Amino acid sequence: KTSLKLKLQEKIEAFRPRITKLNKEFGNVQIDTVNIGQAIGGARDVRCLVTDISYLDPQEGIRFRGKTIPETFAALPKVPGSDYPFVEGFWYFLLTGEVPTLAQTLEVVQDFRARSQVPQYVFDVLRAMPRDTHPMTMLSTAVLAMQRESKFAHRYAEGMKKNDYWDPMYEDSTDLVARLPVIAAYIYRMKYKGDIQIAPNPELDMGGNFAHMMGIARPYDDVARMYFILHSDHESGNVSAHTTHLVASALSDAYYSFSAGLNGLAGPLHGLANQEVLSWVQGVMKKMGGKLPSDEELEKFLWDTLNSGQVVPGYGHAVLRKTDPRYTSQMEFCQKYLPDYPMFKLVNAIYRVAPKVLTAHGKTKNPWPNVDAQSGVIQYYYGLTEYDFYTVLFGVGRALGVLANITWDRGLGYAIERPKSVTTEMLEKWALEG
Ligand code: CMX
Repeated sequence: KTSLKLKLQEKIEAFRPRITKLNKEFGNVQIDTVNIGQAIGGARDVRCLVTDISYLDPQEGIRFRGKTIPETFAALPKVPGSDYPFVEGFWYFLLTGEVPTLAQTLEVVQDFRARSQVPQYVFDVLRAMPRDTHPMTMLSTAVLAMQRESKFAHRYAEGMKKNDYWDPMYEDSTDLVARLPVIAAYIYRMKYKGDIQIAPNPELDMGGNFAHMMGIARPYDDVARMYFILHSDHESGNVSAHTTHLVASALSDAYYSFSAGLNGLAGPLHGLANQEVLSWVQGVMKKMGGKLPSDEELEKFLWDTLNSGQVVPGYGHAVLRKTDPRYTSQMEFCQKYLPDYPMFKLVNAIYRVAPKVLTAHGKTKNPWPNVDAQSGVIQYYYGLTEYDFYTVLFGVGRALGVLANITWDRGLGYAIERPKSVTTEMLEKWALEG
């Protein structure tokens, strides 16, 4: 066993009595109520999920294992010669809640390498799909196709004790995280780069190897590390995390669960928004004949979008009520590496104008930008101009959070999820009763 796996086992075993005690002795303590608006309106704000891997404060934004984004980047071991940490060390951190040493991180790097071989039939499946299939469909299909590799499914079929569930769930999750960059880069090069593949370089870490397989020079390796970490986790209620958790609650393995989560991420109100942002920004640039719009012109573009009944992509959030710190983190990267890039200037101009327009429009509870408003610009700058691929990058990052979560779900024996539904007639009766 690696030191990560030993540490994880120790943490899970130490944690179990806390859940047992809460459930047995305090199961009746009320922590929330539900109103009709929440039942109709997507269960917004209803406290009914538990995770210790990240927490989203509406004002402050995300904390991973108690650390803000800048604290996380500062604490984790850095790849030599780079500004950003090893994604592998972040995986250790998400799973255990402890910041790994460099030696512990390098052990995970080795472990990922040993697991990174993607079975040939996965590539064959991808090659059989029409080339114009959306890359998210390809990614989700590749993950699902690999389900036959599941160690959890095999062990379950043999008859495994409940206390052991976390072990093969961890194994499957780690296999998946190690293979996803290879699959994602394969899809990219197959679809957009003349099907000329670049073999993995076993000397490199996950972020470095991804940049290498994509065929994009430095500092894209740091972009990849930053991007995967920023997109990893956003507590449990968002569509991709919740879907992965829900499907895994039926004791479906990590392949079934994560493939389902990816399908939710592919929706325009969720992960696809980063693609939509780029398409919106490009639309503005085209209409302007390549020159930057004035704030007044931009205001008009935003109103045109709203008046035609569309959402402004990259703005608003179900939980956040301030600028997303994941947006800020990427903005700081842009300020450092691409301050004069016209598209970055346009994104900044949108940040100046859109919150006012959305506030005047008066619908959204949060007129501030989310992670998706900024991420495409960086990708575009480094030559990744095929923006329907952006959600795939989000998906590779999101794997870290949701797979760490379902490993813990099995470690703590969380139940199959089964909320109760009611009929409209019941709601109308309760509405009359007040
Ligand atoms: N532009 C226009 N209208 C918006 C809006 C936006 N950016 N954000 C919210 N609204 C509207 C909603 O559509 C809703 O309208 P209706 O009452 O007509 O249905 C109203 O404002 C209230 O919505 P809300 O409570 O503020 O937001 P929700 O929790 O319902 O939805 C989200 C959150 C993200 C889906 C929504 O803000 C949105 O559609 N944003 C644009 C898409 C986007 O950027 N998604 C990515 C989010 C981050 C991610 O998951 O990747």
